[in-house]
Amino acid sequence: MKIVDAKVVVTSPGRNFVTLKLTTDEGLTGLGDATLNGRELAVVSYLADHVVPLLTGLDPHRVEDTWQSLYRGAYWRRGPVTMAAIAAVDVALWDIKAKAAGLPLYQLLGGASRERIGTYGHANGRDIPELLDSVRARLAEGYPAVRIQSGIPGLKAVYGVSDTDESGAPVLHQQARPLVEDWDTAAYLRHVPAVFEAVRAEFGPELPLLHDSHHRLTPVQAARLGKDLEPFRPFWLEDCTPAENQEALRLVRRSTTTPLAVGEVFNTVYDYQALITEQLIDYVRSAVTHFGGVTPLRKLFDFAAQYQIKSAIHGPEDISPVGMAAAVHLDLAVHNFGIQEFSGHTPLTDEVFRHAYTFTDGHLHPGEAPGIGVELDEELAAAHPYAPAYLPVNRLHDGTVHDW
Ligand code: EZ4
Ligand code: CO
Repeated sequence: MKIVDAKVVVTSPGRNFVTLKLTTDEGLTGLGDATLNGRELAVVSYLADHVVPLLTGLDPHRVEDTWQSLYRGAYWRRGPVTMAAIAAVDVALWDIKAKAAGLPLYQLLGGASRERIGTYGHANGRDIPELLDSVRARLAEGYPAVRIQSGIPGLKAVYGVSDTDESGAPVLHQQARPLVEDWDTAAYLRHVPAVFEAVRAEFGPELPLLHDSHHRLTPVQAARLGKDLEPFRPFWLEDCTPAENQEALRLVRRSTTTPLAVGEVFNTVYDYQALITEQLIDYVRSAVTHFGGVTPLRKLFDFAAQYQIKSAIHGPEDISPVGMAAAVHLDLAVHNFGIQEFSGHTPLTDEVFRHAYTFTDGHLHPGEAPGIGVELDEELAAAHPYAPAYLPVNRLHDGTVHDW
């Protein structure tokens, strides 16, 4: 079998998605997600200008060899643009291999290790009463676990709140400039324990509650927050510090038993080396789409498993249904699955990317369609062309740029 065609499809059915489509001489097709939120066209160029010309004529069964040649052959290793591009090729090849075998991808990864995949959804509110309503809405949708983010007194626009409407649906910033959010770490550290206290008081001790600090704290601030949240037994505290400084997590770890989740912006196993070998975290959060595909993410999970660290694949709405499908197959197969973030997509997005995976009673299943189980409606995709969009930036009250 040979690859005879490779093309990059950009579509914006409400937000931008980048998809690689490979076709073989036997008529099999494979899809891979290469969406890098806010920097989409950089990956389009990487693929179209530098990778697509290398793909025609390749044997699509050579998944590992193709991955190694794209990673090592570029010389310039790592980084989100490179690894998103490689991920798209890797997932498209796995899709073809599984279709050729007539099996859903999870069967090629060792088969099902569980019946279904537990998820968490996002609840948010500008204040605590609004957040409680949002938690109620997620529970009504069936989510078994909920991430809670709240507005902070004195701040106008906060991560996880200002970029969503009351129903939790993302509001897009399709404009020429990023939205500017504001930040005050002291106000945040004072408020978050009260948020957890209110949610626990309303929903009791059993509901798993997660929270995302989105890379904003210093190690000592993160340690303080981890300690303050301990009485409320959070499921995890996510991205408490900008963890590319892996040593920073040592102080946090020594100071608190609040579980730690890290890694949605990481793109290779090297970003995790100290975090895993020193057991500084509890969950690895990388997405198939941003980590170079199924091939390296499976290796990361196997590495993490030796240290009792679990998977928690990043699943925001900016991972396309193609990337989500690949994640769900991996979630079903790996033994050390932890939890899957799942925001879902708009009905129009689900129409552009018809998928076999299902979301029932708060749980995902990849379905039994051969491959990853996603079909791209290219005509509908073309009817919704790329629209420039940015992620927000974050500034302190004196105007200083802070981590977003
Ligand atoms: O801000 O995917 O846990 N989820 C997150 C996400 C990220 C977006 C960035 O594109 O932190 O909402
Ligand atoms: Co996050």
